[in-house]
Amino acid sequence: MNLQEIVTKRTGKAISQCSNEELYFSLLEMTKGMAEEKVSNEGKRKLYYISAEFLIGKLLSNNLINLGIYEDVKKLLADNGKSLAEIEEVEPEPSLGNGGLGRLAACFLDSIATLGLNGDGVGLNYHYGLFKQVFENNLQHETPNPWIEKESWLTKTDRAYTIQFGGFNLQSRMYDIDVLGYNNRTTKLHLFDVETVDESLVGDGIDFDKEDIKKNLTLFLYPDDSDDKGRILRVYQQYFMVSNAARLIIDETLARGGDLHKLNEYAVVQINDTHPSMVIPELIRLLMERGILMDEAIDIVSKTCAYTNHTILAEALEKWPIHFLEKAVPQLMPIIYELNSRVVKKFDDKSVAIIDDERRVHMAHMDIHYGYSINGVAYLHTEILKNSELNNFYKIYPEKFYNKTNGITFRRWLLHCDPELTALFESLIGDGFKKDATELEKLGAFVNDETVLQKILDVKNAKKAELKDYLAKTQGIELNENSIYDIQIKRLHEYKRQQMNALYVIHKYFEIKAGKKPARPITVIFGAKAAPAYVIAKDIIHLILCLQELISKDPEVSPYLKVVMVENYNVTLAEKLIPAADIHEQISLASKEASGTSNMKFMLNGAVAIGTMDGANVEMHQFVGDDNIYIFGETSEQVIEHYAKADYVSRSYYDNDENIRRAIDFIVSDEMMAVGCRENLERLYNELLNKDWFMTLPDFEEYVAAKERIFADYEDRMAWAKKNARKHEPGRLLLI
Ligand code: F55
Repeated sequence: MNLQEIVTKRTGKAISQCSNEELYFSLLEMTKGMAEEKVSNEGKRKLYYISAEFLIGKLLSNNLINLGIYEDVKKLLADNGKSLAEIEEVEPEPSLGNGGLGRLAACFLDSIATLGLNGDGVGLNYHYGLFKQVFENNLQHETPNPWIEKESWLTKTDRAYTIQFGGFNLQSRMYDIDVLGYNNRTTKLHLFDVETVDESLVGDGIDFDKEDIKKNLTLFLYPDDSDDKGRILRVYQQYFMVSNAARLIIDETLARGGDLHKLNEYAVVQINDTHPSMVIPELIRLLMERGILMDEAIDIVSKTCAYTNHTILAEALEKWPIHFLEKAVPQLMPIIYELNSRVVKKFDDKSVAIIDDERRVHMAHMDIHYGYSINGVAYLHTEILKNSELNNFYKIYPEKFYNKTNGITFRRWLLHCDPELTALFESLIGDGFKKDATELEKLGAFVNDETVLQKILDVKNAKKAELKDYLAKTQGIELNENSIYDIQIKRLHEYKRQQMNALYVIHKYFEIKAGKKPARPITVIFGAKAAPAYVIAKDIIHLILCLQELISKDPEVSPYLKVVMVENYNVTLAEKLIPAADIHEQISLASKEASGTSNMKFMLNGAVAIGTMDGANVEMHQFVGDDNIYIFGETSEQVIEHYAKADYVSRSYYDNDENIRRAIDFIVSDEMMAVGCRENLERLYNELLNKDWFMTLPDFEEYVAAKERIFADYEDRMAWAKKNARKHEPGRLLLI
């Protein structure tokens, strides 16, 4: 059925008479119908990408693009006086992720579908998602983020399993979301849910009874793990996810006529971070239930599973106390003990054991011993894994370690989020780049064509004006479109150093007060959620929001400097912010950001980076050169040495550098206390002064200098456009 037929069937009205909501649901029905007609990719071996997060973003426009009907639908609606952009606003963003790891999973699904690979995603159907971020009194508050409506992209399937936990069973149900590729094919995102989940369990904010597993299991992604109840709930969630996944894998393999003795020829399981690691013992258990002996089951599973590591931060590598697992999933324990005892017998090295002396199960260790591949997500990250964090494992299994530098899908992060730039590129080089990004190299031919360069600048200005309108309408934020937009959007974490950016804002505030006005106004934009129990991260948000208020009320400074923190940063906001950025901040402490992926999205949309030699910045710098990434700060070697020697003392930087002292002292100044909370600001002040674990202060001076250079360079607009275009020259292309 075409759109008009569906609209008539649903509403009895003409398109021009319908509300945006009626049109959204009609488009949803039409697109889902078209997706169902598409074929899935085939191949003997099927990939199961298991992930706690899939940060897929809104689906309507992307699906229309990938179906090749976006322009036609937009025109049909426009001819009837309707705006596709306004209709898109009706769609809720699925709240199934948190950050880079989840967005990477979503980009992979798009690529799997587009490249024609045989593979699906498997995860959980969280009803209230991560949380919705609300700002009150310059503080972050968390509320549920419901996104599932009566009609949605989810399709209920017939697949259901009985999942066994210590002392009770839960009935699961699988829901599917079709992920359309840019080639007439689809892949599936399988999301498992519990039939008994009860949304009314949630009371104030995001509080709920953490022990009522039947009712709470799929309410939230990453329930607060600051107490044991929350931690064990995460174990229940993880097991539910992987037990369903393992059953699905076995059933699909058998349905395709596969032989479980050769499961590895039919399936490959990608374990996205350690959240799905229990799939290893669970698959072994299920194979044994089907008559396969333990030795063989272990061997088969070890050839089937692969693990992606996304962090070197020790605290983010999951280690579950045995008593949690014994309570939640006792049936796995004999297998985990056996897996551990084989390791202990073979290797005389406690550091590679699965169970440690404190009786905790190291999930990553299990993945490495009993998987065939482990990968880091950028060159530097993988090198650090091999040479330090996981060196003891690398010495045992050098052949298992791979690097897979992250990438992004160009369909969402160029075609969808910047149709104007896409159209310009298409007019210059044809549309081959939409499927094969290497064709962007053809843009290199235009680096000296000032007419083209001016058009690129015009598109950027249009996107800046669009962002201004959008934020005014949706968040009541006023931007100056003639200012420089300097943007940092990512999870709030001390290692990502939003606090350093905030200290720069304070520095600039003082400079302006002292009469050193910038050549052009600067707008520093942040978007970030902090984990609910991460106290310092929430204090950093508080600092930024206080600066936003204080500066906006200061008539001396506000014409030149503006700070904005967008509320509830998500994929939808990223799609508006990234095309509008002039500068993007990739300023993590070297060695700490495994890869970063927003850097790739910004770069593709013509922003210039300021960054450290960290994560994928290293490869990107190699490709695009100094003129597109302004590099500053200590190297990963220097940082690693500081940690090894424990020789970093933040207070000495405070004592010896006037600018640093002035900026840090301002956090607890009377002006700040007038808009903020003493407890939060003092805690952050003390943290920076006495600890500063992620070493913002040693990099501060170079950071300020790099910012000044980038702002100065911005003033030569044609030179700016030219260097931006030069990254497309053959041989320099950003091949991500
Ligand atoms: C969430 C919960 C836990 Cl318990 C641990 C980690 C996370 C999480 O969100 N991690 C995450 O997003 N990691 C990021 O993965 C990206 C994709 O590989 C990287 O680009 C990024 O560097 C890394 O921080």
